[in-house]
Amino acid sequence: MPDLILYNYALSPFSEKIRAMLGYANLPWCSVIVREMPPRPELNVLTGGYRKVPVAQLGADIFCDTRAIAAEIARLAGKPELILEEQSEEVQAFVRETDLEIFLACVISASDGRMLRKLIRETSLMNTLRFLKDRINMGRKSRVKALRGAAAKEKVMAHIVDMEQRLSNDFLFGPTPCVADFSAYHGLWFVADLAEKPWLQGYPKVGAWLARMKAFGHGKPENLSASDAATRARNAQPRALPHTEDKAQLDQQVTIAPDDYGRDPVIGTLVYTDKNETIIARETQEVGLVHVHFPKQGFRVRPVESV
Ligand SMILES: N[C@@H](CCC(=O)N[C@@H](CS)C(=O)NCC(=O)O)C(=O)O
Repeated sequence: MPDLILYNYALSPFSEKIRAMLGYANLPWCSVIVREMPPRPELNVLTGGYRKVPVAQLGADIFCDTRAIAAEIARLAGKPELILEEQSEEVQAFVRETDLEIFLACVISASDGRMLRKLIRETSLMNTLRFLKDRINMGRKSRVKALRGAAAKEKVMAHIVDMEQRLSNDFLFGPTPCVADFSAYHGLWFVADLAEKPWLQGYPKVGAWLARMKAFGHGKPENLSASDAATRARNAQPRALPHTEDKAQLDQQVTIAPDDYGRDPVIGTLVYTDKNETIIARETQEVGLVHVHFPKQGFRVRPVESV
């Protein structure tokens, strides 16, 4: 079975972003399906409490956030165009806005009764009620003030107009895709595919681009159980750490948490840091020693004493 494992759920847009990248990269991968909301003990044992999805695993190395996962896919498939930090400042700024404000506007404006009925059909009424409660709580604790109602839809429509103007090529920043296309894809996938909103009508270039992105498919997934995935972590050692000049803070206990929403912190020993990545070590009886990788962008690292 393939080495790369992706913890994901069907209705998760950020999971879809990575599934589409795996399709573009034509990689084989193992899929572990997780619930739409915590508790997710099978993930906590690996990440130490990071609450977002997706998460990827390669043996005893765990990757949190699509920025870190994309860099790993880029490495495995030889596709540097998926590494955010290697793109121009223009592309990085586009991704920052699209992955946060525009993504939230897409989800908020397109979530309606039809979406809820879909969730009830795919899970259950009880699950859907828990889901709503969970997301309301997450929104309350968020540092991002997301737009609501008409303002959220206006933001999405302005984004669609902007994309229509940008698309002079097959993809947003040229004739071939880069990480920005995948960031723009998952929000509009939610709007047009999951929520079935007709908002792309009248924007033929965006419609054709979305069809091109969907045509990448999902690569070659195989289902894997969470317990088999945990066994893989237990039977593996984290891979060798890269060399770093940034040694001053190593070996201290730190907390690391997203700086936007879902800010549940993870505690571990800082074993690597550079301008793009933070890696912490955690050890538990269940899975032994694991290294958990986070991107620098969008995360705060603090020594445990100062928390
Ligand atoms: N910055 C994160 C965002 C991930 C994210 O927000 N994922 C959503 C699902 S699409 C999530 O975790 N929602 C809360 C949850 O599923 O518990 C990334 O790029 O991976």
